[in-house]
Amino acid sequence: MSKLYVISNRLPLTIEKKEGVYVCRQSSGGLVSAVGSYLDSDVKGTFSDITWAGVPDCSETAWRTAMASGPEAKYNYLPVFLNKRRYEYYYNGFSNSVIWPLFHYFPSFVDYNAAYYAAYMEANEIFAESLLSVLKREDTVWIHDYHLLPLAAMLRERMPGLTIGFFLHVPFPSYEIFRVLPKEWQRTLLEGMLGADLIGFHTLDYAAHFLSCVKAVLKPERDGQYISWRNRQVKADAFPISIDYDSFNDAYDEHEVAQIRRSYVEMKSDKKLLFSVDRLDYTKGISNRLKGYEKFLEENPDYSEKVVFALNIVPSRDSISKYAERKKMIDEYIGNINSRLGNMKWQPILYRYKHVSFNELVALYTACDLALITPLRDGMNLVAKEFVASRRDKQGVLVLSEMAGAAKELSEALLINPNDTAEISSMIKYGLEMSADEQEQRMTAMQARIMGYDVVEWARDFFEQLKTVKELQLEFEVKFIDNITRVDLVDKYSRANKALFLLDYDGSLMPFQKLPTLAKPSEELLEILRQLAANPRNNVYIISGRNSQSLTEWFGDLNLGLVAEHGARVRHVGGEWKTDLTNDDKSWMEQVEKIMLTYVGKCPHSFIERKDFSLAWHYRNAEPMQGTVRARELYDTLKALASRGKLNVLNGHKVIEVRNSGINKGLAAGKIYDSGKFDFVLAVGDDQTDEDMFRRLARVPDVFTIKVGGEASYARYNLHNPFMVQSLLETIAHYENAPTAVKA
Ligand code: GDG
Repeated sequence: MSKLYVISNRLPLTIEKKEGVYVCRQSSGGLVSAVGSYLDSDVKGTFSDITWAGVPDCSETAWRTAMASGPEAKYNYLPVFLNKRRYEYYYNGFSNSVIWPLFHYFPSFVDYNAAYYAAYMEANEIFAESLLSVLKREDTVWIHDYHLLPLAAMLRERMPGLTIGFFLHVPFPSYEIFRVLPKEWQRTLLEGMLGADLIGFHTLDYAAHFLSCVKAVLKPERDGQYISWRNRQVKADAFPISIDYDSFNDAYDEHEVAQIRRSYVEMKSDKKLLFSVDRLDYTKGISNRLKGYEKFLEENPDYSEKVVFALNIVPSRDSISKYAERKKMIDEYIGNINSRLGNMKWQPILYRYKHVSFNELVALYTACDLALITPLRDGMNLVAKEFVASRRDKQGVLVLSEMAGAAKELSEALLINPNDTAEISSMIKYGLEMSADEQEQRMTAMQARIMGYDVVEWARDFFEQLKTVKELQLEFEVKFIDNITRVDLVDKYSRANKALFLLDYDGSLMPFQKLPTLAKPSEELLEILRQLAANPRNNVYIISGRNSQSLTEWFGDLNLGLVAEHGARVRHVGGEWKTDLTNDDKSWMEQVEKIMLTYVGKCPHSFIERKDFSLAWHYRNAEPMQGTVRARELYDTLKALASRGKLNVLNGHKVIEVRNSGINKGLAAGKIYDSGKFDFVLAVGDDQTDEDMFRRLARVPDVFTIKVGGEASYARYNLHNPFMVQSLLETIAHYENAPTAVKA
């Protein structure tokens, strides 16, 4: 059984000195409890062993002493040691003064310090080195968060077969934000993440942003939910992180929780209690929250002395100046509200700046009337989910920022825009006056949703998809033809009596050109085809999406079979062009052409190719991003139209093509193959339309199907480019001609 390595910036252990001796204890926190709950459940059956790797919160010496004294070993631990300055630059520097502000849409807070970037890369290298000293090929690695974006690629480079999952706990920003980073940083971060097999985000929006950044910066040939990257299929998807629902729900009745709750209920007396808890962070919208509350008090003087806000802030990253400034600002603001709107008997805000225990936290979640959670940006926000899960009484109102990932799931919360002070104020009022019935209805719906996808389900879902991606990669493993395969191919050919060659043209025999009319065959290619076709046992077909005129013009004089428009028209060797259609209705063409024309207008440099039985909209010369977006729209529009008639819409290589249904290269290739007793078959293609041919031929024993390019395919083999195809065909043609020449 394989081992699981969970990698995060920090190890989930706290090393403390007690009575002169270093001891360690399991620390708590979002990631630890989330991942820990899963690790404690069904994962044990899947992996033989679990190791957590990260930076310990102590020196190397302290670590060794604490470990020697027998730690509370919940998992195995792999410590990664970074010196103080490097850690400072990697953690406070690049992680929290570049990525954190940028990914939370605070570009003006970013500190573009090249030394931070260098330390970040070095720190990730050190993580990679530590891991590579213990990892085995069959192991699974689960990397967490923005501190370790480049790590997956570093591991992949040195251990290509490793199973790697990556999960990002913060938002992934849109390209317009991401692009402000220097280009090298952009590439490194994206390529780093693509080293994983599965990349998880909290929401589909974040996954979509990531994909659009990958497309804009790295320009992979294909995209979709799967990205074809360096001969691997990588998937990006949403896995909304959750919480250990039962531990919060059960805690409601815990003795200590109930006791603390009672003390808060007594304290608030007839007042309404608002509550919030967050780390001190500018992304959490604490000032906006205070503004909203202040406005509520100003506009509703009848609530004076009838409401109190328990505001809990947990110290965080206080050595970064932006955080220290925020603390000062919040302290002053709270003082101002309390002194201006409060009186000697009543303070509108009870402010606490420290970490509270789990029991106290749940007591507050369950004693309050309203939780006010207003981040300006938040990957998910677990506090919102914990509050809902804790409310066994099904009472309490959640006011939640729509900028938190959690808002996507908790739609029964009172959703607010954190920049809209008036909205916060009016939702506080609405929430405080909400009937018990409405509270129960909303709470029940949210609880059902969290219960159905708790943290164990979250992690299980992630691992299941990781397994699926790995299986898919194996199925679609890109196998470039090596020398052994080449020798085997030529050997099989040499022993064949009747050979069939099915050769796609554009992108397979000749590289793509800016305009289809420019892609004329070179003299070299024509010579190779001439020689290949000269041998009577060879049956060579060009099987193309092009029309019969182009194929006749270029190959009409050679001894070749020609298949035009993906099989709509066929000309066998020495024969005439024949239309091979069960359905030759062309009445759809006018309407489709009109639609395509609007896309020519919408997408500069795109154009229409008109053929006898099909219409193609090409976007190879358009600006890539615009081309892809318009292609997707056009594809959807034409698909909707096609569903009403007998049409086929094809998403090819930078082309959307429409033709009558019942035409494809698979059918055409099948008919040709069935027409003769071929004992050697070689088929070459490069795009989606060739996949039909590869699929049809997959049943043929010993077939050589070749995909041009490094993408996943039904073909058995890959070749890098058309010139390598030409070279392979040349070898075959010469092989044939050589003995003849000797004989002569
Ligand atoms: C990052 C992302 C994403 C807080 N104060 C106390 C305390 N906490 C616990 C909460 C909760 C966790 O810390 C905070 O989680 P959040 O999700 O709200 O926020 P971040 O720390 O910013 O976490 C975030 C998360 O990762 C997971 O992917 O949701 O978007 O920014 O569990 O309960 N716990 C106790 N005392 C406190 O004073 N006991």
